Amino acid sequence: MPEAAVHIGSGKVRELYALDDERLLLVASDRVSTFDVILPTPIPDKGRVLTGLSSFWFARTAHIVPNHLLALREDGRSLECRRLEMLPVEVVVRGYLSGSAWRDYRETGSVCGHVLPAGLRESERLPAPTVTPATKAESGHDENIDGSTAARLVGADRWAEVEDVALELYAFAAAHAERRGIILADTKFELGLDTAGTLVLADEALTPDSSRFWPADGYAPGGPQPSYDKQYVRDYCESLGWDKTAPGPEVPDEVVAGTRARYVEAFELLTELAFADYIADPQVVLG
Ligand code: PZK
Repeated sequence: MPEAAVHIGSGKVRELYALDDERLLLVASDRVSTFDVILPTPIPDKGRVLTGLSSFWFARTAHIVPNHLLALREDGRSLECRRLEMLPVEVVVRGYLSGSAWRDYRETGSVCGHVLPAGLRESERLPAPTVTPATKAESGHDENIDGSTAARLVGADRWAEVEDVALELYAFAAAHAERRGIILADTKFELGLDTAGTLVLADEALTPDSSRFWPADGYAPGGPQPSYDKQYVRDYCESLGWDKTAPGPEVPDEVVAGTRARYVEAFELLTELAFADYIADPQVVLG
């Protein structure tokens, strides 16, 4: 009889369990957060869409960097993964100027120590993809740091390796997404070290919760872009005049259905698989 999984952590929309000393179980829920608040209404299959996409990318990027995926469970929402020593830095790669990078640029002309050209507009494509590290702040929000601070936290040689790997992952995924009509504006990677000291890609990778996906059709720099997946639910919440503090509003069936359809559409465009085929056999995403 296998030991019971021991709950060791909760993210906003995910749970983490220890299976044994070497293995963790990462379970993605159907919860959705908007404006940093978890809504009381789940989006059916969202956890499976994110787990399927993450697994798809792990299978297709193993030539760039090894990853923590050991097994994708039959429920389609749970990943068995290798337990690593996580690096204390989140690694964001940005191809476009959005979110905290846009705020930092407007205030200082720089993002994480990278001086950018003057006159860039919100959501504009950057001259080149840029690594912008952050630390997991105790108080919820991540704090942007510069590369020299990241290098102090993990070591200069390791940081150089992390930057190279992150840029290669971004270039691979952004090119793939672009061919399917999706702009990968930015994405956050989390990496760790295995017992041999090898750098390993962990957490979820290249999902709509760890990335900004924008429809290429209608891309218009000069303001914020609609999110591929969450825009329906965001627009609905804004239409209520909700003050964006917890608890979030309940979401009506048609908004749930519209949001679910967008998650499924992103899955199908990026994986070139029918979502029904994933439900029937999650292993299809591993190619
Ligand atoms: C690890 N988190 C984030 C927190 C979640 C996820 N392979 C790994 N080895 C060791 N630790 C982690 C991982 C991964 N991935 C990930 N925290 C630790 C996290 C809460 C809930 F689902």
